Amino acid sequence: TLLAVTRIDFSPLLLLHLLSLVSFSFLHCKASAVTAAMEAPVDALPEIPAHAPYLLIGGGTASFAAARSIRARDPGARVLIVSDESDLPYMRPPLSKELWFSDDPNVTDTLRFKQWNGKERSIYFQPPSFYVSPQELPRVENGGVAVLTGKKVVHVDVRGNKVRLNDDSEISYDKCLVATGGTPRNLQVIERAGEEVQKRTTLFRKIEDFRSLEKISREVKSVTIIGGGFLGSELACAMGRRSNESSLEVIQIFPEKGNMGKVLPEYLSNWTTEKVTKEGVNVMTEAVVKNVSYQDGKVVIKLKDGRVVKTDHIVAAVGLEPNVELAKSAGLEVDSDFGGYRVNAELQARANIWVAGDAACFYDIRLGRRRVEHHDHAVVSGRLAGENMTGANKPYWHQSMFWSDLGPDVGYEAIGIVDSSLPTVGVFAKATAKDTPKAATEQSGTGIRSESETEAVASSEVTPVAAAPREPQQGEEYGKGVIFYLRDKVVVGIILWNVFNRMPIARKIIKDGEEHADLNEVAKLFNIHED
Ligand SMILES: Cc1cc2nc3c(=O)[nH]c(=O)nc-3n(C[C@H](O)[C@H](O)[C@H](O)COP(=O)(O)OP(=O)(O)OC[C@H]3O[C@@H](n4cnc5c(N)ncnc54)[C@H](O)[C@@H]3O)c2cc1C
Ligand SMILES: *[C@@H]1O[C@H](CO)[C@@H](O)[C@H](O)[C@H]1NC(C)=O
Ligand SMILES: *[C@@H]1O[C@H](CO)[C@@H](O)[C@H](O)[C@H]1NC(C)=O
Ligand SMILES: *[C@@H]1O[C@H](CO)[C@@H](O)[C@H](O)[C@H]1NC(C)=O
Ligand SMILES: *[C@@H]1O[C@H](CO)[C@@H](O)[C@H](O)[C@H]1NC(C)=O
Ligand SMILES: CC(=O)N[C@H]1CO[C@H](CO)[C@@H](O)[C@@H]1O
Repeated sequence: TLLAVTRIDFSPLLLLHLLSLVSFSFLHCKASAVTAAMEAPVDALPEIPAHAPYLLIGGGTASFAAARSIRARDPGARVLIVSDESDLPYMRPPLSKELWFSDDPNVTDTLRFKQWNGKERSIYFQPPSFYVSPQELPRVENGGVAVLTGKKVVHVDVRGNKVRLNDDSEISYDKCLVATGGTPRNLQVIERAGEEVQKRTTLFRKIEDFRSLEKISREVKSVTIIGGGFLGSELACAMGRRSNESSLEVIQIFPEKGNMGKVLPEYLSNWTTEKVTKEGVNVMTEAVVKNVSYQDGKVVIKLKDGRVVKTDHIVAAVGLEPNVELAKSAGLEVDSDFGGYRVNAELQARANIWVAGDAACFYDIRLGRRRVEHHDHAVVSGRLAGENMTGANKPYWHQSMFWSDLGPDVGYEAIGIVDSSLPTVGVFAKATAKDTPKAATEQSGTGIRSESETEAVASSEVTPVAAAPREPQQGEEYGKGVIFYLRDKVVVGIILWNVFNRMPIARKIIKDGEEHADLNEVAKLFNIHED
């Protein structure tokens, strides 16, 4: 679990280092304010503190990871997270996966899920008792992390080192992290279609979206998911499985030839669509939405090629728009190609301001400028920003990974640039019962497959296998395998398809950035033919 990360950060060596490093001058200059706060009774303190040494904008995964790493390196740190959501920080991946497979009828209240390994946990990173109240933050003895929920930062004054909230209150800071994530996009044809259609459309991102879609999926006869990427495909599988037990019809439509067609090479994308179909989803490929309207109690979706879909509810899973509203007031640059705030390799946008997670367009020292919308990247970049905010001067960049599961039986992990428009080389083997996301988490003992949370360690002893891996053949069962993505003959991305816990090997290949004459040889490193 996430706790493991903290444990590592508190090594004796680091503590020693910290003792010498605790920024003395910085403590000193805030001392008077802190002393004053210490003396006042709690209820005399303002509900919203006037100052926070560490101010984190956004209450998502990246902010939480930063808070944790700040506290690990600066044990007395006072960290204030401002979130416009009403919930304490939580992880989003289970919202489209495990929570749907729960047999607890109260799952929308408990938000607890059985991990594939059978153990239960909450989607919240920490229980409420972990946090201190914003009011008490200035004076709790050893500092802490406070979350101001339901408040939005609307203005950043970088010269004055302060922010303004939507209720007009102001908070000054010493260091500030912008981790505002993104907002789901919608289709223009839906936005134009009027209230009746919009009432029947879900844009899926938050806890409340899970709660509402879960309820809707039990009430209506037909749900249509627009979008063939991770989110759309995961939700389609989750609801498709339910359609077996009820009369719910689940339709998924997207312009590509197969599920995850923008990521997977066509043969594998096609194969995945067969799997999704077996999960109970009516997948309509090469489908471009032309018009949406509400007629006779149904949402009517007209496609460019003349096909018509009648349904009760739409889920639009058509991408994310990074939240960059603070760019103007903060004088931050928004990247014109990738979107998001432009930051350097250390995630710093300007003096005292860092950006992490989905909202950051960062310079990847191996792969160039990128923006990554994945959980593990939010964890790793949030942690790195937090470390640098405490003065760590981290000179390295850790390549993050991501994963997707289509039900408990098909899953993959990926690293680097995985874009189906790049040339790919795939090497496959027959899968066994051990090669499922379920088995992988059973083996690793962790529920969520984020690598930074499982602390996988690079194995230096990889035994090459005797059996030669081979390239895919027509009509093949793509049980498990490795797919390499190439740019100028160099591997820039790797997907491990139903191959788990080998990410450190993939990371090393990307990091080395060498040309490989024979990728079959490289594939042997992953040992996909063992057992
Ligand atoms: C359903 C779902 C499933 C996913 N599954 C996977 C998966 O399997 N694997 C994977 O790698 N990734 C997955 N992701 C992506 C992953 O969850 C995101 O990449 C991650 O949440 C990004 O973290 P973040 O902190 O950058 O942004 P967020 O988690 O979006 O957090 C940003 C927060 O900031 C708040 N905010 C924005 N602006 C302001 C402001 N001005 N003031 C105050 N608060 C503000 C937002 O409301 C939000 O709460 C999934 C995402 C979703 C929605
Ligand atoms: C679900 O919640 C209801 C009411 O809160 C409670 O009575 C019931 O026991 C719960 N069911 C389970 C399986 O926990
Ligand atoms: C397109 O949708 C709009 C509203 O959503 C509707 O008024 C119009 O009749 C539709 N056009 C066609 C050709 O279906
Ligand atoms: C994938 O499926 C489409 C039909 O949806 C077909 O036209 C195409 O040839 C298939 N591609 C491969 C590589 O099998
Ligand atoms: C759905 O039900 C059918 C028959 O009832 C069964 O063959 C199939 O395996 C089920 N699918 C899932 C995903 O449970
Ligand atoms: C490596 C790096 O960019 N380090 C930066 C971390 O933050 C401080 C400011 O607090 C910068 O001075 C460092 O350059």
